[in-house]
Formats: sequence, structure tokens, C-alpha cells
Amino acid sequence: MTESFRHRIAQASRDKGSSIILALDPQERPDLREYVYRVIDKLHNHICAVKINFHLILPFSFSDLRELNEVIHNHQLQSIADIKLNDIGETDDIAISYLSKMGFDAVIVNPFIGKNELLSIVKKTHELNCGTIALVYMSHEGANEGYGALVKRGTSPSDTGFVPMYNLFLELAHSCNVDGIVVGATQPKILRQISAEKKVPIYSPGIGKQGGTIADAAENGTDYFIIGRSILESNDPLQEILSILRTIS
Ligand code: BMP
Repeated sequence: MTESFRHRIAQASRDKGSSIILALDPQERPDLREYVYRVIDKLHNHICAVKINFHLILPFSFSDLRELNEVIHNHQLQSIADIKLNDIGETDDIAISYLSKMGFDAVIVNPFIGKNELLSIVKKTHELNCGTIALVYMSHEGANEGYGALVKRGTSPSDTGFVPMYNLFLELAHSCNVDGIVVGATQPKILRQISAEKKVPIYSPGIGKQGGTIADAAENGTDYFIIGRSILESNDPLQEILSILRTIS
């Protein structure tokens, strides 16, 4: 595995003919492991990656996660750890080290930590041949209170001029050389604005259950579509994915 994460996910997307990332977010259930493997077995030909969140990271052990990532890789898919990492450098470092040992290919981080910490996360992930994906604008309704808040550009009292937080996050993401950015599909105007300025692929959650549409996201610049419940909870997840893929194409 010598290619970068950015290259690997692009390759997986070409090979599978799909830019869908499955948000593998099951509800609590007694047969969690069996369920997860059943889903991957059914859908692996039509997705390029699996995003794993606390729904599995908390109940699963280190070896459960390593085994799951092995299965994901055996299907030539990438695996993304969605922990929205957001801590001091030393703690970020150890988290990334464990995630890489578990076989994750990339980690989602929150740029609120600032440039030094974000740079050090990117450096560490790249040393381990993993990727860093930074949140720029989240998909939930209250995202405007944080990501949309108007903030002063600099940190000195004499700095003037206010910009939305997400503009700063985008600049930070670009200047730290992240491998991708998360922009929710629920705000098409913001998605379009960010996509006009983007230098790295856009990963968009918020499609289906949260109100964003595939068609809008595709039109407004999303590169990878992160979708969970509207696939997992549909009566026929395979047909649902195929229908989403038809819309994208
Ligand atoms: P769903 O398609 O079921 O709404 O799942 C979306 C997934 O993406 C969830 O894992 C959620 O935690 C994550 N997510 C999101 O919904 N919005 C964001 O802005 C960032 C996320 O990581």
C-alpha cells in the first residue's frame, strides 16, 4: 500500500463505479457484528468506502475493528474513522496511531483546534499513509451557530473584518494540506460556494434522512456522498444504492 489515501479512494471509486461512502451506523442490536458483515457483503460492489462512527467504534474492541477493516480492505474499499478528532497534539497523535493500527485509512478531524494541531495531525496521518478529512460545514440544522458564525479573521484585538467560521476552516484545511473536506449537503448554497473554492475533494453527509438531496449535492460540487440511514433502513438497501447511483450518473 504505497499510494496516498486520496489516490486510494479515487481508485476505489473508479473501480466500483461509485462515489458513495456508506455510513455504517447501526442502531444498538444484539447481533451487531453479524449485521455489519451482512451489510458489507451485500453492498460492497456499489460503494467506494465505509465510514465508521461511534456506533461501532464504542461497542467494538480493538481486534473487532481491525478485523472489520480487514474485511473492508478485502473488498477493495477504504475505511474512514469518523471521530471528529479535536484535541491537543499529544492526544491526537496517540489516537491516530491506534486508528492506523486498527487499519483505518483516514480520520475525520475538527479544524477548530487551530493550525498547529491540524498540521501535526496531517503530518502524522501522512507518515502512516493515512488521510485527514477536515470538517468545514456540518449538515445539521444548528451548524450555522458554529460553522456559520461570523468571526474576526485574526486573533489580535486590532484585527477587523468578520467572516463566517467555515471560510476560516476552508483556508485552514487548504493551508494544512488535508486530503478532503466535509461539507453538508443540506445547505446547497454554501456547498456551491465552497466547491467553487475547493482544492481537495468534498465529502458530503446529510443526504436523505437529513433533508439534502443527491441531485443537489451532485450539482453543487460534492465528490463523495456519505449516506447511512436512507440506505441501511430502506426495505431493500441494494436497490436503494442502485437507484442513488442512477441519480448521480
Ligand atoms: P445519515 O446518512 O444516516 O444521516 O448519516 C450521516 C453520517 O454522517 C453519520 O455518521 C453522521 O454522524 C455523519 N455526519 C453528518 O451527518 N453530518 C456532518 O456534518 C458530519 C458527519 O460526520
